[in-house]
Amino acid sequence: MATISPLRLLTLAWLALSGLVHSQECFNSSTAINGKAFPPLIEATTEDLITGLESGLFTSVDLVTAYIDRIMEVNSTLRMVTQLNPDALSIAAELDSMRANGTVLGPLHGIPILIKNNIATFDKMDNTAGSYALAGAKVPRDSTMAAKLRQAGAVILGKTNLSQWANYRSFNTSNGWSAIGGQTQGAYYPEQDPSGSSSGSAVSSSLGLALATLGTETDGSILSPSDVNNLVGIKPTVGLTSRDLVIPISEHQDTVGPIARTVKDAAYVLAAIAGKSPYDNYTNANPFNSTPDYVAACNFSALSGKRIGVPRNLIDLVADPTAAPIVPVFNAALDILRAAGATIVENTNFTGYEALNEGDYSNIVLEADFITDLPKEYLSQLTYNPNNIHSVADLDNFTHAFPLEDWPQRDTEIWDEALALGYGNTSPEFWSNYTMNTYLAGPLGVTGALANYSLDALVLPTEFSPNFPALIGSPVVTVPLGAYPANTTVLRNGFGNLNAIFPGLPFGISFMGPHFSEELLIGLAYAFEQRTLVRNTITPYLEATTELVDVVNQKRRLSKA
Ligand SMILES: *[C@@H]1O[C@H](CO)[C@@H](O)[C@H](O)[C@H]1NC(C)=O
Ligand SMILES: *[C@@H]1O[C@H](CO)[C@@H](O)[C@H](O)[C@H]1NC(C)=O
Ligand SMILES: *[C@@H]1O[C@H](CO)[C@@H](O)[C@H](O)[C@H]1NC(C)=O
Ligand SMILES: *[C@@H]1O[C@H](CO)[C@@H](O)[C@H](O)[C@H]1NC(C)=O
Ligand SMILES: *[C@@H]1O[C@H](CO)[C@@H](O)[C@H](O)[C@H]1NC(C)=O
Ligand SMILES: *[C@@H]1O[C@H](CO)[C@@H](O)[C@H](O)[C@H]1NC(C)=O
Ligand SMILES: *[C@@H]1O[C@H](CO)[C@@H](O)[C@H](O)[C@H]1NC(C)=O
Ligand SMILES: *[C@@H]1O[C@H](CO)[C@@H](O)[C@H](O)[C@H]1NC(C)=O
Ligand SMILES: *[C@@H]1O[C@H](CO)[C@@H](O)[C@H](O)[C@H]1NC(C)=O
Ligand SMILES: *[C@@H]1O[C@H](CO)[C@@H](O)[C@H](O)[C@H]1NC(C)=O
Ligand SMILES: CC(=O)N[C@H]1CO[C@H](CO)[C@@H](O)[C@@H]1O
Ligand SMILES: CC(=O)N[C@H]1CO[C@H](CO)[C@@H](O)[C@@H]1O
Repeated sequence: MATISPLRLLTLAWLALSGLVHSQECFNSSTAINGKAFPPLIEATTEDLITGLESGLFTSVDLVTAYIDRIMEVNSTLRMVTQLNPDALSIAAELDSMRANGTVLGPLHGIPILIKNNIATFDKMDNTAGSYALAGAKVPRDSTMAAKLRQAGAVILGKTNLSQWANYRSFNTSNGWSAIGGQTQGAYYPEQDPSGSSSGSAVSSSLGLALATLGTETDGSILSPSDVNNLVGIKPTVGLTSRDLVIPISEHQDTVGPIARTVKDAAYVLAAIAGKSPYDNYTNANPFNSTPDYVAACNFSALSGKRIGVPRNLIDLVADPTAAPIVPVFNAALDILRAAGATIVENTNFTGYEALNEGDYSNIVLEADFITDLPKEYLSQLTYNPNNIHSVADLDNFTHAFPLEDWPQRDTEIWDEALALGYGNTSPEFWSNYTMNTYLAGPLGVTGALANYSLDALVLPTEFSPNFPALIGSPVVTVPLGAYPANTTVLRNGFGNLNAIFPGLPFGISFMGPHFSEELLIGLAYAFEQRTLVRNTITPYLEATTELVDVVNQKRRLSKA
């Protein structure tokens, strides 16, 4: 690029601005603690928290207290957290005394993380996928995800609301709604559709109600809420993170990953949760003897020399006309990638797109997987199953009979179709559909384009990115890219209770690569993020106001009194 495009100029302006903002932060007396600079919690990074904990500026107990106060400030409007961990403060106190004794379990030692309410913990919290069918049910142990967070020293602060059953129940419902958790809303516009299904995880990360959160994805459930809530989401390769005691939809597609405000924060969390698990044999596909250094992968020069393809035919404005404002911003982002040393290869189209849309293979794979996997991978493991739910048929009946499940207002069509299919994922019909599905999304999609055009990675507006990688279990990282213009017309969601499109609606760009290429994708995403810093330019309409300094000063006042 010989000339400097307007967007590059804008980027330079952003960089200058962020430098300014940063230097002002040093003098932001409203969040400074004991005269020492500290950023507001909506901006605080892992490294800010580590520095503060190490230098004794605050304790993990202070941090947990501040985040709980922040959650309670906004909970009644946004309903993003279904349950707080009643032991969070005592766990934090224990981690504080370990630190005082010189034992630090890892970078996340003493740092609070919220997790989606389909990831089980062996403690006082429920794991329900938002359904009364599993209220009070007990698991035999922590899920591998919860165990790994605890081993890394993180404080599991609570459980986040989600689209019920990870959005695998109804065609007639709203993102972020569950019977137990109510309707989660996003913070960028009144009655914002938070997308889903990791809705509460995304809204919580977005407002700085924990350092970061865990979500799960079968097809878009990390990427999409990250997209519309101005966040970084990592959807790992299926098998990089264990699904042990995570309420399943599909063993072939489910994966657990971080939702955070920065790429590096997400990298810290991924480093803590990645790895093999004896309880999930898909993790045997993990090729690494030791987990790659995802934090070190955050390299400003990572885009240099990379070949990046654009599967243009997936940017389908006929299927999705409301996405039109995203396209010019995405195209300008390609210039930023070029300026960072990448080669952009246009029209690396996914040749399987139409056949995939026309066929029913993807639905059949999920239906058959759910019929098999819900009982096999989860219900059969429960040590207490108060409603005797042993199959999808039991669940269907329970949901029809239990008034708070809001049936038939919100239907159970997805389960009814799965039950009508008449088979699970060991039948020959399943395998022919699965083979077709992965052929269309792989050789005629992600892996085919990577090979045919000798690419390192692919990029798409996040709006269009989830489906192909979902079907073959390959990884995606999304980063904030922009927001809808001020003159955008407000559009309600299909259910009619939330605003799906509005002025200032955030959107992201997705980096996609081969299986187990998270280290590469994190580098590319970081190099883009650091050149643009878009997140800081988009502000929520509603924020929590409690800061660490308030908690620390309050404690000082109480100890003096
Ligand atoms: C200082 O932090 C407060 C609290 O987040 C914020 O409202 C204010 O805008 C910040 N001031 C500057 C100069 O950044
Ligand atoms: C810290 O060290 C003290 C003194 O050795 C000991 O009494 C205490 O149990 C230790 N605490 C932890 C959490 O290890
Ligand atoms: C879906 O929900 C809406 C809003 O409650 C309702 O009007 C409509 O009849 C429902 N549709 C179906 C197919 O059940
Ligand atoms: C996991 O183990 C089951 C048997 O328990 C086997 O059928 C399946 O092929 C294994 N899957 C992988 C990915 O190793
Ligand atoms: C960052 O990436 C560049 C370009 O690939 C490489 O030369 C450099 O060694 C990397 N830096 C680190 C610290 O890994
Ligand atoms: C790729 O898709 C775009 C958008 O649909 C189309 O304009 C272009 O002609 C296609 N290119 C190839 C090589 O198929
Ligand atoms: C579900 O309810 C229907 C109708 O009441 C009944 O015929 C069927 O046996 C029930 N199935 C299960 C698995 O309980
Ligand atoms: C997919 O499943 C359907 C419905 O069970 C079946 O008719 C079909 O033969 C299967 N295979 C393919 C490749 O469509
Ligand atoms: C890759 O090349 C093969 C062989 O020409 C072709 O069948 C396939 O459609 C191509 N896939 C993509 C995504 O370009
Ligand atoms: C919003 O403004 C842009 C640029 O001024 C214009 O191109 C676009 O048509 C407008 N959109 C609406 C919905 O008015
Ligand atoms: C639903 C719920 O728990 N709402 C609570 C949110 O927090 C405020 C206090 O900040 C309580 O008053 C609400 O009851
Ligand atoms: C922590 C919290 O406020 N959780 C709320 C989530 O939403 C449900 C339904 O509105 C409330 O009952 C919870 O109190």
